[in-house]
Parts: sequence; structure tokens; C-alpha cells
Amino acid sequence: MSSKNNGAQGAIEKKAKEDRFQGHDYYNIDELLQEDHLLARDAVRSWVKQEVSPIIEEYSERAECPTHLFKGLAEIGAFGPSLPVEYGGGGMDEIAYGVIMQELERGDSGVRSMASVQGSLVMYPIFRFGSEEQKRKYLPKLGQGELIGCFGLTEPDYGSNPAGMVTNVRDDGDAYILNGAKMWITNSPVADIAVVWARDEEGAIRGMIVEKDMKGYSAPTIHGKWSLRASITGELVFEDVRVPKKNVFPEVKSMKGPLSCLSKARYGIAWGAIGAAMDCYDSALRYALERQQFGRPIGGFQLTQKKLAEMITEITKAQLLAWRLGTLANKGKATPAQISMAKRNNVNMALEVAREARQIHGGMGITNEYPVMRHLMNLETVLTYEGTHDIHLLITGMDVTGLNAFS
Ligand code: TGC
Ligand code: FAD
Repeated sequence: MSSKNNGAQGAIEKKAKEDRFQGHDYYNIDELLQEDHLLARDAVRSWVKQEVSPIIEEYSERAECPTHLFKGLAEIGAFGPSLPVEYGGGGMDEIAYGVIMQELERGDSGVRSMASVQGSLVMYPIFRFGSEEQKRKYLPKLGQGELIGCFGLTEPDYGSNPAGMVTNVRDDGDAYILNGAKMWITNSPVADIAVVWARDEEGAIRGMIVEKDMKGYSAPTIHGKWSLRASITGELVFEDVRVPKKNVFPEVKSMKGPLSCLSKARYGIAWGAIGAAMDCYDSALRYALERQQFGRPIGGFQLTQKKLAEMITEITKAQLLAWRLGTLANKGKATPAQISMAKRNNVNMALEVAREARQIHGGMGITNEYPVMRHLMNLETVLTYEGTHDIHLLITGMDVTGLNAFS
């Protein structure tokens, strides 16, 4: 089956297609990147072409997580790229972290999620809030992919408003007794440990490392997702789980703990979404030049050019936003509200690009012959997790007005 429109059946049967992706850099943003950023970007791009592209459509169709990729993700340094090497990270800067997320999400948002959760939502809180003993015990193994982690904040009744959480701990001597449930937890069914946020008897929000073998812990899988199908999502259920006090983060006792982790992950998503958008644009551009209708390439029609021109314009704006955010983050100056703006803008941009790319591919756009529909479906999740599109708008609104629309 060629990439021309020869019938959807062949397209659906054809697996392990050649990945012809080329990066797009309309404003020479590469000139703003350092040598090590470009090396990291190119290494991850090659790895994605070799390890992700040949299998991702099949895994996505089967709604199965390619868990064998955890080891490879560790080897390419995708877990905590900007955390110190001695604590299992990559010792790189925030822009390197960003370009790595971009390339992973170019492959699939679910693969980027595997790295985001492990690095930014599990390793980062242990690094930032954990005791020295916790860091030494867990971080090297997490960095090497020997342990898989998940992050439990969202609850069935508390999504956008995690501060309302009812999962709780009560003091029991040398341990806390943990009860409650978390919902929509990426990687929970395959995780060895969970970073869990719960309310203590004084009402303070505490973070802790819960191990899967602890009695009363379970992590059932959530089935039936039409989005992020190559990522495994589950619940976390705690029934009188006895969590030793040495597993509790000693210092942090407020929402600042989990929200700081979100800032780290949202930053990565702001870059990641550009990858998904670039893949859709790349596929649409090639298709528009190859596909003939009315005796000429569809790329010759003004309406197709409008779509492509607007797509590359929006991708370029998002690249500049991410790069500037990265330079601020490197100086420790990126504010949570700035990160919210970039996450919201870039994910929405990617979703719009995916929709336009889907149209350019005509009927073929809904098949697995092209990556576009998979990205489109994935991005519906990315628009919602790590703070919904509207929650980020309200964060920007609060930042510019000084007025809180949440309470
Ligand atoms: P609020 O009273 O505003 O703030 C409490 C304290 O936290 C500080 N803070 C932040 N710090 C760092 N980063 C941020 N993004 C921060 N946002 C707030 C704040 O300065 C304050 O500090 P202090 O020192 O005064 O105590 O907190 P709130 O509870 O009222 O927050 C409101 C709101 C809506 C902004 C927050 O709840 C929110 O962001 N909601 C969205 C929930 C969300 O994003 N959930 C994500 C769950 S994890 C996930 O989706 C993983 S997907 C993973 C994957 O597969 O990739
Ligand atoms: P709700 O909060 O119920 O929101 C529903 C709608 O109401 C949204 O459109 C929202 O924008 C709107 N809304 C809510 N409040 C307001 C308001 N004040 N003003 C205006 N509109 C409002 N969580 C984790 O903790 N860990 C994970 O690893 C994780 N992984 C996920 C993986 C997947 C595949 C998905 C889908 C979610 C994941 N999440 C995870 C949860 C995710 O962060 C939440 O889904 C998200 O924060 C939204 O919460 P909710 O789904 O309960 O929606």
C-alpha cells in the first residue's frame, strides 16, 4: 500500500511503516539552542524512529502500554533530564528537558507521559521534598528504569480542585494509616511505587512514597479510553495501608508540594505538544504535495495552503514561547502562571494543527496509515490532564487581574 489513497483496508493492515518525519524550524530556532540541546534532540529523535514509530500504532490500537520502552527511555536519559546525575537525573538544563519531551511526544503523547510521570512527578518530588535516605533509596533506581513510579493527586470527586482531597492519613506511631482513592493515575497498574498526596489529621497536605507491596494497596486499570491508548491509566485504592513515617516527605505540608510537581510536568508538556503538532504538520505537508485531485497536488489549492501556512505559523509561535520559557526556567525565573500559559497555548495549538492535518489527509486521515488521528485523540487527554484548558485560562486571568476566580 502506498501513501496514496488506495483504500483504507490495506492501510489498516499495514504495520511498521517507515517514519519519514523531518523537524520543522521556520525561524531558525536551532540557532538559539546549544550543541548539547541539539545532540539530545537528535539522539531522542533517532530513538523514537527506531523504537517507537514501528510499534506505536499497534500498541495504540490494542490499548496496550509498550512497557518494554521504560528501559530504553532510561537509557536515553528521558527520566529527569534536568535533575542532578547523582540523584538519577541527566544533569542537563531545562531546554534539554524540553526538547527531549518534544521528541518523545512527536512519537506519541503516551510515551512522553511515561517519561513525564517518572521524571517530573515521581523523581522530582522525591528530589525536591524527600529526605536524603529517600533520595538515595529510590532516585537511582527510578532514573535507570528499575523502578516505575506513578503520581496520585486526582481523586474521583476532586480533579481540577485537588485541594479538596479526602484521601487521608492518621498517625499510628512509627507509621501513618492511609485511606482513600485516587483516579486517573498514569502508570499506576504497572508502578512499583506511588507518590501519594493525602490530608493529615491537622488538615495539612502530606506527600509520601507508597510501595505496591504494602498491604491494602491496589491499582486497578481503567479501561475504555479512546485517547492516550498506548498509556496505561488506573486508580489507586488505599485500605488501611500502613505507610512507615520514613516514607513521608519531611518538610512539605501544603498544596505547594503537588502543585510544584505539576509546574515541572506542565513545562515539559508545553514542549511536548510541539512535537505532536510537528508530526501532524509534517505528515500533512507531505500528503498535500503527493496527493493529486483535479489533476494537481492538493497542496496547490489555496485552501490547503491556508491550512499549512497557519499550522506552521502557530507551531513557530509555540516554539518561541517554549524556548523563552526554557531560558526563564534555566534562570529559575519561570513563574507557574507563565508555565500555565505555555501549556494551554501549545496543547491547544497542537490539537488545532492535528484537526487541520486530519482534514488535509481526507479519508486517509482517520486511518493508522498516518499518525494524525492518534495524535488528535491523544491531545484531547493532554488538553485535560495537568490542569484543563479552562483551568489554565483562569490561572492566567488570576495572574493578570489579581482576582481569584476559583474561590
Ligand atoms: P493555591 O492556594 O493557589 O496555592 C497553594 C500554594 O501552592 C503555590 N502554587 C504553586 N506552586 C508551584 N507551582 C504551581 N503551579 C503552583 N500553583 C500554586 C501557591 O503559591 C501557594 O503557595 P503558598 O506558599 O502560598 O502555600 O492553590 P489552590 O489549591 O487554590 O490551586 C488552585 C488551582 C486551580 C490553581 C490548582 O488546584 C490547579 O492547578 N488545579 C489543576 C489540577 C491539576 O492540574 N491536576 C493535575 C493532576 S496530575 C496529572 O494530571 C498528571 S498527567 C501525567 C501524564 O500522564 O503526563
Ligand atoms: P473536572 O475537574 O471535573 O472538570 C470537568 C470540567 O469542568 C472541565 O472542563 C473543567 O475545565 C471544568 N471546570 C472545573 N472547575 C472549573 C472552574 N472553576 N471554572 C470553570 N470550569 C471548571 N491525575 C493524577 O493525579 N495523576 C496522573 O498520573 C494523571 N494521569 C491522567 C491520565 C489521563 C489519561 C487522564 C484523562 C487524566 C489524568 N489525571 C491524572 C487526572 C487529570 O489531571 C484530571 O482529569 C484533570 O485535572 C481534570 O480533572 P477532572 O477530570 O476531574 O475534571
